Amino acid sequence: MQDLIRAAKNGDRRSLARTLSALENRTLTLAELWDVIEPKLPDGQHWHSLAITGAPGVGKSCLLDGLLTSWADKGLRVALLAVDPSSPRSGGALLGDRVRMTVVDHPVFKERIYLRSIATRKASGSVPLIVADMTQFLLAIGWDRVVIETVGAGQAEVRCAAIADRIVVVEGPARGDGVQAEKAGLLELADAVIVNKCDMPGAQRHADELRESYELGTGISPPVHLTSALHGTGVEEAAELLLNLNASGRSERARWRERLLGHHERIILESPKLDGLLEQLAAGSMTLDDAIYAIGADKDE
Ligand SMILES: Nc1nc2c(ncn2[C@@H]2O[C@H](COP(=O)(O)OP(=O)(O)OP(=O)(O)O)[C@@H](O)[C@H]2O)c(=O)[nH]1
Ligand SMILES: [Mg+2]
Repeated sequence: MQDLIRAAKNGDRRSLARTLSALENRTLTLAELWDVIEPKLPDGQHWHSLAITGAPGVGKSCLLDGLLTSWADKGLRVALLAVDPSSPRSGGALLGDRVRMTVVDHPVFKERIYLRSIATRKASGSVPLIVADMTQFLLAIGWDRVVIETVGAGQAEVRCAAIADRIVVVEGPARGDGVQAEKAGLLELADAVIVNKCDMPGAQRHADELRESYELGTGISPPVHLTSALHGTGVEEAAELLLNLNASGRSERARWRERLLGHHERIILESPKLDGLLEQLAAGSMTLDDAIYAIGADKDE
């Protein structure tokens, strides 16, 4: 395993893929990784991880193709982790099956880009935890930035997004129903919003609606930017905006709430006592409160 990790660090893509699989399957833990390589510490200058999230089909992958091309052109090495929810729409197709990422065919840029999908249906553990570990590993072995693509506004997606330094929500044109309540939680976390498909009617209107709803809510709106990933309109500007994006600071509490919940879940899932506790719970010989207490005590040891 040590050789594999070192080879991944030295740029071998196969070893990289295998190490990521080991993290995904939980046969390798972060603690074991840090025995071999040094973690990357935040330098406070710019973000290292960015989550791009939005409803299925809004054009996240198309947009990312443009963003990654632009960032690779600046010499940055960027890894993309696509959290594939095995949605009914896609049937769980891997990233790239649906949208050809043109950047991976580029003779020079392809060296600076790494794509990996995480099939959530197969994942044995908590997806946000797997994504967090993979992100830390990629940064530690020298990738400049890690982008996490997640689909939808469900709890797991919000939690995946919350592990990132910055959160970008991608929206489509207005559908006449205003800003929906179920998306409010996600929009609250956004450092920027991209309204894609601006070649279609209703995009400008939706951007206005979003700004209005932010202003009504907190009085401050994050940047709301229009793009057409299909035609390339606004994509270069979006790449510039997102690369230098500052944390909005509006949603620190909401973000830490998600991280705290995710961390709590991680402690439970990684507890060596978990199996025994589940058995006792199932047998009725223990209460949930006792189980939580037992895991907590375990942490203090
Ligand atoms: N008209 C128009 N279509 C677009 C635009 N961007 C993407 N599309 C189309 O929208 C469809 C979905 O694009 P994707 O990039 O796969 O969307 P996604 O958000 O990654 O989708 P999921 O990963 O399934 O959630 C494709 O058919 C694209 O060609 C755009 O700016 N304008
Ligand atoms: Mg996609």
